[in-house]
Amino acid sequence: MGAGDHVDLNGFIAGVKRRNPGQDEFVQAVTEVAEDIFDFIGDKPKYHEAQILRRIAEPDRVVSFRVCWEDDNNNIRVQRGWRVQNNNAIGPYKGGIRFHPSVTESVLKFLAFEQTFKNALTGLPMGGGKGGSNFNPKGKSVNEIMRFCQSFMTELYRHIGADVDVPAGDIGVGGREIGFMFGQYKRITNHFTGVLTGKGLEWGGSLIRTEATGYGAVYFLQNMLKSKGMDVAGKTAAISGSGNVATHAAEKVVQLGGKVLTLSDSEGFIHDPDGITQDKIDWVKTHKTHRRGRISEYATEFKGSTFHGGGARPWGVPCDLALPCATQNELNGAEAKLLLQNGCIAVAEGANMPTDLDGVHIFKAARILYAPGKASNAGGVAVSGLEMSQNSARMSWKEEELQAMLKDIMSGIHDRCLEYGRSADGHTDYVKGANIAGFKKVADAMLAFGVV
Ligand code: NDP
Ligand code: 2IT
Repeated sequence: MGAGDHVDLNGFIAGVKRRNPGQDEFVQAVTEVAEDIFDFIGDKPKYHEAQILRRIAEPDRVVSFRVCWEDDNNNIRVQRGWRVQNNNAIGPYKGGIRFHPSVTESVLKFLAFEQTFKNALTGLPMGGGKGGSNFNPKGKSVNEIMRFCQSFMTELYRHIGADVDVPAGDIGVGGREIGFMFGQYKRITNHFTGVLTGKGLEWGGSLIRTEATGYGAVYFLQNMLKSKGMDVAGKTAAISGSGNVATHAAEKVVQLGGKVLTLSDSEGFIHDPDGITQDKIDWVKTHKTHRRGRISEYATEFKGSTFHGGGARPWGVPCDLALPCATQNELNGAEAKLLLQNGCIAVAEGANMPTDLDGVHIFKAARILYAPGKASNAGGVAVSGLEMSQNSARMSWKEEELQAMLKDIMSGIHDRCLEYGRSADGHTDYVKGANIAGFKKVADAMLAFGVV
């Protein structure tokens, strides 16, 4: 492999595929970024001579470990755990932990790679990492989840630290799991430090961290619409997912005067033509988080709404705005076309890589307002960064201060996307803007460090 590799996009992608066999999600994420970065570095030899993209696409390290735990029937269960530390050029590794049966090394490598660009975009000093396990929290008792979290942390603790690597939540990991993991970290190390974010307010957490990803995604959408003289008010929105990101995105759309038509989970989606109002969102939050129910029950609870099962996704429901907030590859090329045919004008990704490569190309070519997750869902990790600052300073900011900082960070990310993604005719390619702005910050830091 020589520097010449970096001149040829296809050769570069072929190399990534060859070195990462069977890791489709990782290859997909690197391909999407490389398509824009090759354009950008074409006339900037310092980046390709130093093999910067090649280096960012090779995680600093991948730690894989066994997680044993005992279920309520005294069976010994064995899961696999990982922490992918992708890049710490601009700050300690930072990124969530995912507990879901679909978790593989490929999924966590793609997430840690994306996180590196996302965290750079926030303007805060955070590198990129991600971790998790193929543990399935569904159907487990609270005690089983606690024992799993404790066992997971009993290995993870030696790889993390407030200035080393700071995990947080993601799919299947919320405040409760962070509590179990923080408790175990503290028990093993005897250190009360900001080693995790998304903590409870009584023990070092930050206000608005829970809401930040969903709210931030809608602030980003608002910024995109504003650039075209439009607003969220009066617009209809299709949202997928019904977890942390989806419910808070829905809440902010409603607060800004929009009408939310759909929510979903892995079994299907609900369509409520009357609109999913705040009281209905509150019901979903309680139902999903505390009762651990399914979204299908919404249709029984609220008259006039319908449930579409068999894993159906909401993208066939006509809407002005689409916010995919469930998981990766939940919106394909055919669905992207359907959204466009039905008049969708803007897409803001709350999830990470929810649109497959086909879909990305279709949205880009249609020149609609399309924000990739690394830009629009950065509000969560941004408030995690603010939680780290508050922990270091041993103080806490007020809610109004944090709300203002979140809005400011989201409009800063929007500005950075415009800087690198806007063409002469005024159209903005937010994918290109986010990729280049995120890359440039990390790349310039790496150049300063020499060959490491
Ligand atoms: P939650 O666990 O709170 O909710 C996940 C939601 O997505 C659930 O409704 C779940 O349905 C659905 N879902 C999960 N996997 C699948 C699947 N394979 N197919 C269909 N639906 C699925 O997670 P979050 O809301 O925190 O995360 C959602 C997305 O947002 C993820 O991509 C995550 O990486 C991203 N994100 C999260 C951030 C955060 O701060 N939490 C920050 C930035 C991005 P079911 O109950 O049936 O599993
Ligand atoms: O994907 C993400 O940005 C997150 N899951 C949040 C990470 C964090 O460290 O808050």
